[in-house]
Amino acid sequence: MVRVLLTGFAPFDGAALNPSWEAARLAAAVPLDGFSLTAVELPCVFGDSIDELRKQVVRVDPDLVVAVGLAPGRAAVSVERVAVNVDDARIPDNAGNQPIDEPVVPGGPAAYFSTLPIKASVAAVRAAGIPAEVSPTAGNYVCNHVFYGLMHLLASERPGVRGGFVHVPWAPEQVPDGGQPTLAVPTVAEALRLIVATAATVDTDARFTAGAIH
Ligand code: PCA
Repeated sequence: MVRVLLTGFAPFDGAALNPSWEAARLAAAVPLDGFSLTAVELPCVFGDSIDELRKQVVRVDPDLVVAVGLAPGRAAVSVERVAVNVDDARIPDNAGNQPIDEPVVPGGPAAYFSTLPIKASVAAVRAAGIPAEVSPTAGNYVCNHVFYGLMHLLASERPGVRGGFVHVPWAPEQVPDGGQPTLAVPTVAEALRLIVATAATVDTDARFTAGAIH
């Protein structure tokens, strides 16, 4: 049995829902052969989010952790490549914190790579007809904060546990005017299950071009 911890985020910036949590919850709600899936919601708060993540890692003792967040405006399931050691918040978090150019972990390495097979994950999601991409950055807000905190925790205390971060688009009900790209929550949940299954079975990542030119 592969133990998997999936995390999503609470709504933020005045939104009524966060599709990352809806999708993580849905992904874990249906049994997956050979896996035990646990989904938890993290607060959209610097510091508290990592504290809660650590608690859940201790509780679940996972073999694999996939953290998920909303990336407003993105059109595809975005498998993140790298977490950076910087908090630089464009808007306050749900507790009113707005760190500017502060390290996530003082004295920590500049960055951590995801230990998910990011390209094999993208290929598996695309093979199911769901748009997916490798993303070069999770930004500098609470998602990157949790991604960095997760990778730091795994690297320093749980070597051998795979982890990474996936950003997802708005849910369709959040964009009634159709002005931004969306992806249905059940589709995102299916993508998360494919990423979990891929991360549990693929050791050597796929090799195809998926880099970004900004
Ligand atoms: N998205 C934000 C934080 C929580 C979430 O779902 C981000 O991308 O940082």
